[in-house]
Amino acid sequence: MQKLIITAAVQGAEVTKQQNPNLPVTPEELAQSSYEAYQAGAAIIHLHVRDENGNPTQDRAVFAEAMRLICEKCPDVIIQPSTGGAVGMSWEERAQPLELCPEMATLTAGTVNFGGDVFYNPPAYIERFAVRMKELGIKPEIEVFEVGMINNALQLVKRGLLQQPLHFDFVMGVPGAIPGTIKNLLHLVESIPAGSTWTVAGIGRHELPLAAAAIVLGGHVRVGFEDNIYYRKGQLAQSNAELVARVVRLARELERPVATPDEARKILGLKRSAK
Ligand code: KMH
Ligand code: ZN
Repeated sequence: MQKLIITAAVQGAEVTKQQNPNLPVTPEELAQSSYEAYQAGAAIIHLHVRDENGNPTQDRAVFAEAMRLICEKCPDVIIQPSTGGAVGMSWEERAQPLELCPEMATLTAGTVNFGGDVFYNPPAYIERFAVRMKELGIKPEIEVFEVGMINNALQLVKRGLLQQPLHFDFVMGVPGAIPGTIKNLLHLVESIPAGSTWTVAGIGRHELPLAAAAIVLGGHVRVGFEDNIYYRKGQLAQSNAELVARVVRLARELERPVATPDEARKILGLKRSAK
């Protein structure tokens, strides 16, 4: 089995400080929280940013500042900006962090209900993200909120816009999208091409059981405030690092070594780029 890649999704677009006061919001807070998560064992930082009012933004300059500060504190960590942004954003708005040439970025492979909203990813959006990432040499993490999204990605492979081996993130338990059950996880894992890599992001109470399942199934794990603000029922998480550290302990008990960022680069086939 490959070493375990842990991604820390440190902020997201939906969670607020009112819901968990420990949420990092500013570039400085994001850098500190990323550093702590990295020290705890995270190899990848999945990154969203906020404007000065704490609202989600895809502003290139804010991403640049957050990435610079994260790099200063943890020079070897893999930074994976979001191209999902927040619901309602245009393609152009969402695509801004790609121009900073990160090593990886997310690419959602279809439209999905997202709580009371719709996370809009029509074929033209998906294709344009794939084209731009290919042009810039950025490895996409294919975000899968529903099983049909896997096939959408494979259609892009057929057209030469995505390259195998693909790396998937199964986002499970979003209200309106695929429920976070082990049965569904197995179905997703069995539906991707041999040789692909995958990670799982369980939302809310699904985070911990799906992380445990991924560790034993040979997948990888994403945790963090974007997906879950609780350490356990009724107890808010203190930090992203606290959630990462629990996955590291689980992995240790299950005899699955945790990957460093450079080991994660090898597993994912990343050629390190200048940040
Ligand atoms: N905030 C969600 C609407 C991504 O980062 O690529 C989309 C999202 C996915 O978080
Ligand atoms: Zn995200």
